[in-house]
Amino acid sequence: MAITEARPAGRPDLAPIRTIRDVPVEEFYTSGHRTCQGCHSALLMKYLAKAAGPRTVTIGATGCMYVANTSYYATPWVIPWMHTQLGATGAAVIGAAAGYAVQQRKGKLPEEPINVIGIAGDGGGADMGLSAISAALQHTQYNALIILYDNESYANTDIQASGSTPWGAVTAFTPSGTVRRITQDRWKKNTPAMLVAGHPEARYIGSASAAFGVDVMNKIRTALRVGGPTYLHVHDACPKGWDFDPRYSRELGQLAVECGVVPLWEVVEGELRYNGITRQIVEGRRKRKPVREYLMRQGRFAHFTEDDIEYFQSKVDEMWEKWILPGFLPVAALPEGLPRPGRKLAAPADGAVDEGAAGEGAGEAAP
Ligand SMILES: Cc1ncc(C[n+]2csc(CCOP(=O)(O)OP(=O)(O)O)c2C)c(N)n1
Ligand code: SF4
Repeated sequence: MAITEARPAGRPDLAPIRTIRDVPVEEFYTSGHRTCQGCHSALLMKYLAKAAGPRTVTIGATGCMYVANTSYYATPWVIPWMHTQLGATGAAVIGAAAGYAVQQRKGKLPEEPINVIGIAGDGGGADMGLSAISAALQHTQYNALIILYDNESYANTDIQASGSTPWGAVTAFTPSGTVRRITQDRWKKNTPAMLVAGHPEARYIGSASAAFGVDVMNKIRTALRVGGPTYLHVHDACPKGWDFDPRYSRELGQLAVECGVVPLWEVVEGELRYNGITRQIVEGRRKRKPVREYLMRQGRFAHFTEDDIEYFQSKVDEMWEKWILPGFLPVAALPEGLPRPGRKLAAPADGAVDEGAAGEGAGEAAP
């Protein structure tokens, strides 16, 4: 039998989370890790485990979410977790999904949905592992979700710039000096939009923020429910790399969305949906805050001059006004006569709460 015939059993029956009461109380990512205080990537792991539940296998690439979570004889993972090489998340999840499918076909495992979730940082996912993630998104016969936790640097090896590091940010490799004030002079790569554009057969690709826990959990559940190889890009505040007091992680994550630097959206089976605060901005019911409010709260941008802030703002404005990729262009607002991307604007998924839509504080993190 060809390997393509070894289909994995079904998709999980994971209900949308409508209110905070729907969030499972069980913890499958618990104490026993050494991540920094206020680490939103660790918070994302907690959300992932809650949303996906006990029939889940996680496969994590090298990075903070490996090293800080797997100290000798201690780990917060209650569900199975396996390590894979830094750039190998895409290959590892498809291999695991294929392995489970074969075991089920041979009757060695019960025929039940098993969630295979790969975890990669931006260094391991948006840079070195991008090709394997792209390949994974073409293997449409398997169910596997890849989550990229974007803390905007190679954090584990002491904060080096990645392709996902914002313009101008100070990192270990891009300090601000007297000769060059701005060393990191590349604009942040738009990984999730790039994956949408290049993988029309992927049934779920989304962008989220760990500052909006219910939204993240719903996106994870939607991706697992629709099945096939899917991808979720999650922006995570990193107090060490961004240089701010850990108590402000949630505020910083929310500000990134409010200022339009990080838009929240998902493309579900070809339909583009904006979520929460981003949806309000797209529909003209809310104004983007100036990026200054986000930038000036972080030590990595402390060297910015007025010109730098203005440049950053102009690039974010440009993305919102000119880019024809999801998240940056309000498709419905395209002037008549311009070519349309061919995607429908849809309502939030399945009656799930549109987190953040009710305004400040509506995106309260789950317990
Ligand atoms: C092929 C390879 N190159 C370099 C390293 C060293 N290394 C370990 S973790 C890491 C940083 C990973 O960064 P990212 O994927 O962004 O995850 P984060 O550390 O931010 O969680 C690097 C470069 C490695 N393990 N393998
Ligand atoms: S360096 Fe950043 S990503 Fe790594 S554990 Fe600390 S806060 Fe989390």
